Amino acid sequence: MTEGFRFLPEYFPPAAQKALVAEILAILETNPLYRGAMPRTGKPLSVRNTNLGALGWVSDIKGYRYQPIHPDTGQPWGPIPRVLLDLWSDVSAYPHPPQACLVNWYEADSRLGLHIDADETAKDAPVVSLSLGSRALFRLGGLERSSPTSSMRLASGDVVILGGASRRAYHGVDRIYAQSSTLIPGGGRINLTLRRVTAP
Ligand code: MD3
Ligand code: FE
Repeated sequence: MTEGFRFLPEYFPPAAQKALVAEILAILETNPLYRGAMPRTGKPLSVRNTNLGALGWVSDIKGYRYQPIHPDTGQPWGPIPRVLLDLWSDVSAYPHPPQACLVNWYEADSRLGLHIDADETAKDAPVVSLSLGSRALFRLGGLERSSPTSSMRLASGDVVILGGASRRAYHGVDRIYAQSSTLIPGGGRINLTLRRVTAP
């Protein structure tokens, strides 16, 4: 399952990574990380989240959805940084801007189980991912949970584009190599995913 999958290692230069982390940390002051929960069971997620943009992806006991409001502050999500809008324009090959930037914040022991991203109605738009901070062991599978998978490390500055068939593939994060980078306070990892949610 690699059709439509593009990996751009070290696409984001170190100076740009630093500036972006500073910009994100500043936005988090008023647009804080929160801990979502699994639908139905309410089990807390291992990864903390927030969002930037007009819409944000939220998971709680009631289900998964996109919404325009931060669940804790009741305020609109913060803005998507210009440098990420430019990244989307440069690599997505999609003629409309992203509506959501999901911020995944990983600690040393955070994991993201194998899943598909199916809450977006703009089915033809890719997802563009930027990794910052400590390296992660990322796993990409196929269209079914039982499909074979392959693993790769995602390092700070790496960009991944999930278009075509890969957009519908199972994927997850098996482990974080904590302290493999000093970019994020505490040695953690941030993954940013840019998404088009609704058809234009
Ligand atoms: C493959 N994030 O936010 S990024 C997610 O590292 C998510 O935080 C992971 O899975 C992370 O949903 C992986 C790479 C990625 C992002 C979206 C995908 C791979 C994908 C959507 C479809 C297929
Ligand atoms: Fe995903």
